[in-house]
Amino acid sequence: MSEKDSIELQKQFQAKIEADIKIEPKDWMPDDYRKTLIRQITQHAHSEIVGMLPEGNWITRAPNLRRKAVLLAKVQDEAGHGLYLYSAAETLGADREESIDDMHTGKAKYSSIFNYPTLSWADMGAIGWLVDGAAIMNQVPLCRTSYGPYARAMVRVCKEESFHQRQGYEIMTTLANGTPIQKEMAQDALNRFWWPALMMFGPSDANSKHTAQSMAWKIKRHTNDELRQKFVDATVPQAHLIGLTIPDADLKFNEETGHWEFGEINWEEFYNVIKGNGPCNKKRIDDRRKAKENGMWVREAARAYADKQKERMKKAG
Ligand code: BYC
Repeated sequence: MSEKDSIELQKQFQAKIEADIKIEPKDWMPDDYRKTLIRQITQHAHSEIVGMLPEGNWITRAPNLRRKAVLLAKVQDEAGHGLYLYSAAETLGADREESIDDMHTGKAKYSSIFNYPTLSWADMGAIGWLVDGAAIMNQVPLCRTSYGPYARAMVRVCKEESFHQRQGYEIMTTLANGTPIQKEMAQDALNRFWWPALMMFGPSDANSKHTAQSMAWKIKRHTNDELRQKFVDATVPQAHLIGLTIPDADLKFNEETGHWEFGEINWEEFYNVIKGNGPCNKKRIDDRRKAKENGMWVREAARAYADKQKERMKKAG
């Protein structure tokens, strides 16, 4: 392609971004735009899949049939989200198996939050309320992201996440209004998940290497710190409503700005977790690797069946 043609394509791409016209799989796009999307969408997909593990851990121990059915449905929803996202990444030319192997070898990241253990039933409440709550805050603006297939996948994901957030808050509300021991369980889960939930939004804006370019391409619609602040503002009153305390001595409401000011995040812990040294990183990756190995026979059988069908159709003309 001549330099002139390339400049023209670049101009047309930029004009579409500025006019809020979605970029679709067959459209020309800069290589770095494609790479950034593949990175973000596959990491997002991995997060959904790894995110099934801490909650899956409690399906057999849910306190009653209703709770079990709801948790089972939630974990299945997360699998569905992972599948839409891998499909969206495939429209950009990513190879699903390679992407999954990149997660297994540590080359590709997944959300830091899923490297923390789930120690009690109350953690199911804290995850739904805080983790899905943070996920919604981040993902609602992604329904307007500039890449069509990612934006459309997010619409359905957000509807389901909204149900997840409510079921989590309902668990927390029930425990917080229960016996003193139940209330203590809810408070303990909030104490352990609050700071990791704030870390889900990523490094502070000053240290986020991808934000400026992703905002210019309208892949991201808000910065990490903007979304983190929105989450804190929405969640603090919810904690107060059910009589729980946010574990932050520096938390205070600023009457002038209308925002909740919060303490310093332990960034050393965050970087440690995303480097692979969190409490459960090794276990999560081992479990995913084992799931891939144990599911090999299913994939082989499905492939053999599909090949047979193709052969039959060919013979039948
Ligand atoms: N954990 O320049 P930055 C869910 C990485 S919800 C691990 O700010 P970017 C679910 C980042 O990837 C969770 N890594 O990057 C909920 C980059 O590394 P590389 C999933 C993190 O992309 C309930 C580096 O740090 N949601 O799935 O502009 C139940 C520098 O960061 C984290 C999504 O993925 C982190 N917390 O912004 C079940 C939403 N934060 O690639 C499942 C889509 C940052 O340079 N993703 N990093 O090696 C996004 O919106 C953005 O990618 C982020 C980061 C806001 C996460």
